Parts: sequence; structure tokens; C-alpha cells
Amino acid sequence: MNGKEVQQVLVLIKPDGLKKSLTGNIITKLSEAKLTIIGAKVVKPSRDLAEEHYKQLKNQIFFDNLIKYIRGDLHGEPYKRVLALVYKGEDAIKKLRTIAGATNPEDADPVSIRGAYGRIMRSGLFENVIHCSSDPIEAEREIKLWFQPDEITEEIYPSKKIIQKNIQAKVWEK
Ligand code: IDP
Ligand code: MG
Repeated sequence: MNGKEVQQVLVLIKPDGLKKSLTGNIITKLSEAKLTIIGAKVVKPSRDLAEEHYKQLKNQIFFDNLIKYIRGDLHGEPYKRVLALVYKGEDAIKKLRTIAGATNPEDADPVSIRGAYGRIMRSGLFENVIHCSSDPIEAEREIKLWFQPDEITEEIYPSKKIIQKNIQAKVWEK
């Protein structure tokens, strides 16, 4: 044991990352942290999901723009989506946030993802390519918001089985 805590992290490749065709580069860079991907999916965030995700920033003047940004309203179709990933491993939050770089792309290390690919929009919003959970409590809140237990390959948080009656579900026709 080297005492490092095993952590989970929610990473979102934001619509600008998708539009700039950076998905591969970003995943390659993040792989330097030698963590395990335990969940991945493409999501078109609803307004509710976006607002819940960023609820701590509700009072910021850039909040409305931030919601538009994460929902892809600033980038248009077919970029109104994010790639959501869950990483797991020792000291995962610090490792991934170091590779991601500082929130403000101007302050970010030039070889970090945000330093290399981020920019400040005319509105002042930091368009910084990637989201990374900031601490274990936030990570748990965010992962539970974006993923259901069955979409993650490991039991990272306690879950329970329930029987749902009269629930509408979409299935393949054949
Ligand atoms: P983080 O993404 O590095 O954790 P947060 O403070 O959680 O930073 O902010 C969430 C997102 O809101 C940032 O990634 C960035 O897109 C945007 N943002 C945060 N602070 C500012 C700011 O002062 N001006 C413009 N945009 C900001
Ligand atoms: Mg944050």
C-alpha cells in the first residue's frame, strides 16, 4: 500500500472538443495517467442535467452561457452532445486535473489539454474542452447524475435492485 486513495472521476469531452475533432487526442493524453475507463457514453444533456451538473455556479454571470456551452448550443448540430467517461484509479482526480490543466486556458500549462486547445470566447466564457470532477464528493454526485449503475462496469457506489412496473422503454424493433 502506498496510501494513495482509489478514486472515480467524471470526465466530459465538451462540445468544442468534439467539434475540434480532439476526442482521440484527449483520450490518448488522459491515458498517461494509467487509469481505467469504467464507463463511457455519448449524451445530449437536457437543460435539467446541465443545470444540476453546474448548480454550484448558478449565481455566476456566465451561468446561462455555460449551460448553452455544455449543451452544445454554441456549437450547433451535430455537436450538441458530450462524451461522458468515468475513470478509476489511484489519485485519479489530481492526475486527470493536472493533464486537463487550469480552468482558464490562459493560465493553463501549454502542454495541458486546456492550455493546448482551450480559448476564451468573446463573451468571456472559458471554452476549455474538458470537464474533470474536482474532488471525491463532487465526483460521486456527478457520476450518479450522468450514469446509472448498470452503465458502469464496477460497483463503485452501493446500488439496489428494484422492480419497476408500467415503465415505458424503447427497444429495438427486431
Ligand atoms: P473546472 O471546470 O476547472 O472545475 P469550475 O469552476 O467548476 O472549473 O467551472 C466550470 C466551468 O465554467 C469551467 O470549466 C469553465 O468552462 C467555466 N468557467 C469557470 N469560471 C469561469 C470564469 O471565471 N469565466 C468564464 N468561464 C468560467
Ligand atoms: Mg468544477
